[in-house]
Amino acid sequence: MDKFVWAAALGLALSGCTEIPTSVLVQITAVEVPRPDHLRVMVFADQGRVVDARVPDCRGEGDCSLELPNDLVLYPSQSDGTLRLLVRAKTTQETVGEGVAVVTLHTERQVRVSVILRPGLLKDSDGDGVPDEIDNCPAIPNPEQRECAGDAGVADGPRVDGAGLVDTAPGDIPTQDSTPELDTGPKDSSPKPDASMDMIPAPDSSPPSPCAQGSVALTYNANMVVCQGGASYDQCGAGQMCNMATGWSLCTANQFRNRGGAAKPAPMEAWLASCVRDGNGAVAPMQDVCSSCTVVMGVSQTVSWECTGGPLWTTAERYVGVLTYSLCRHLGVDDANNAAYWRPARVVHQLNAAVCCN
Ligand SMILES: [Ca+2]
Ligand SMILES: [Ca+2]
Repeated sequence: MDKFVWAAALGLALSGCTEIPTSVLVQITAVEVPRPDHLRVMVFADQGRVVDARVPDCRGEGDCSLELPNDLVLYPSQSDGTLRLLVRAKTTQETVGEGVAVVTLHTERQVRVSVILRPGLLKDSDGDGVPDEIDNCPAIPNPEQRECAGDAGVADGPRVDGAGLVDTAPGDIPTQDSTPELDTGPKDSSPKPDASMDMIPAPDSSPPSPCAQGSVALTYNANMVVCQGGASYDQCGAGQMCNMATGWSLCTANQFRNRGGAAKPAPMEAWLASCVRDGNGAVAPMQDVCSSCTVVMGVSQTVSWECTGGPLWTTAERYVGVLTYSLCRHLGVDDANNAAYWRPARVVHQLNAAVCCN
């Protein structure tokens, strides 16, 4: 079913040393979230935050890749009561999505809960980093989520009526059958309210390639690469070089510039989803491919010039797309801010390389 299971132990020891430990199977999925390279998982119990962990934990040895959907198993120190879960999808630069859930524990059973990651941040009225949906004091900043006192009109416990909360009936997933590797998670006895969890990624978790064809020829960062080596396409077909099934698509001009493309020349020509002349006059780079990929002759227009003050480039073709290449050029209108390693090209130009973003 799943690529692997992370086994995780909450900080406190299991009480009573039961043979079937009380546990939670957390099923994490992402909907339209830019590809994260790790998750931050926080778990809150009535006494406050009991887990704050990076998943996978890449500070040690082993496979650090993250693939979604995936599962995480929690062993709480308590055998009943309620846990509130907050999962953040993160890249090295930013949080790209969040999801929350509330789950009720059942003694000596494994319960299942779904966390759906959606783009951006959830509403957090008091700005304490805990979304309103699971904040036990939504009007008072209390990032540790200890007992809430004096917050009139606010429930003491977590609320369970938010979107994305799935609290299934207990007992439908026998612990030993579904997660036989759970014993690899430590169950030490020292209280660690903010301790990290111990994750055991399975070995078969290599992420899918960003490229639907060819392979990665240049990596700008985790969310932007150049795919090269498959069939050749005009600009309108260039997106097929990106692995769209896993969320990759042809980068727009803004994505390219904001993710480092303006500072790093590419040794090969590669298509971008951007247009500097879309049937009419020259424009600043539009954030999409040109509306037509046929050659139509028209009135000559200046669409670019070199950063170094080289000759102007004019064309009579009415549809002119944007590539990245090692030439530094401004494109379109006279705007010094849009300088980057890119160049204009006839939309019918056939290329076997594309800049793909996720
Ligand atoms: Ca809050
Ligand atoms: Ca709060």
